[in-house]
Amino acid sequence: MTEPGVPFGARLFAIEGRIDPAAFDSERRLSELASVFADPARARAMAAADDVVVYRGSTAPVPERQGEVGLATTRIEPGRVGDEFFMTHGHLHRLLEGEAYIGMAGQGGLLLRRGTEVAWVEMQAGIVGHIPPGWAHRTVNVGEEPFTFLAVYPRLAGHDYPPVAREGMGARVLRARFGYRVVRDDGTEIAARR
Ligand code: S6P
Ligand code: ZN
Repeated sequence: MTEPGVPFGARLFAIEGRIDPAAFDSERRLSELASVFADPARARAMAAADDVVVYRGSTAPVPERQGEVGLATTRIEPGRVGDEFFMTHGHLHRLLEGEAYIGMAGQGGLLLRRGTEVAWVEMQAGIVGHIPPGWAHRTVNVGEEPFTFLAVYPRLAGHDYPPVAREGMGARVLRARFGYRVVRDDGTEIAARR
């Protein structure tokens, strides 16, 4: 991390879905994410044949201090497990903090959940998705190209993964004939692009 309080400009690479400088990069492969898909056995079988990277992230060198604004990019590859599109694990923040996701390239969406409420925000370049505090959130690539976005967040907000691992997001994003549909766990369709 750079010194606390040092101003800097970072370059965004929209198509690559990365930020430079980055303090660290991360990647999540299909084998690590199998359990979050509706058909984990199928995800594991796919991963056994080719354990592809589902998404990668770069995080700018913002110190972990109260008041700092974190900057991180995510690039989700196109792909599916059965009819379910590639997506991030999804998380809640440890602190009651919101976040903004700024679309950079590709076609995606932001799936949000708070208790029994589920929301879907379509994402692409030029769209900013607002994540209010207290909502679990996951992003999904519904297109044929990488979907990339920038996250802007309170640096100390933190990630809480177990609630999403246990309870899911309340809905799944599935391939439709020409696009996608967002289907709640009770079978109700809440959004679609066909
Ligand atoms: C950081 C921001 C994103 C996600 C990334 C991966 O606060 O929300 O950078 O970490 O999209 O998602 P996940 O659910 O694996 O953290
Ligand atoms: Zn977040």
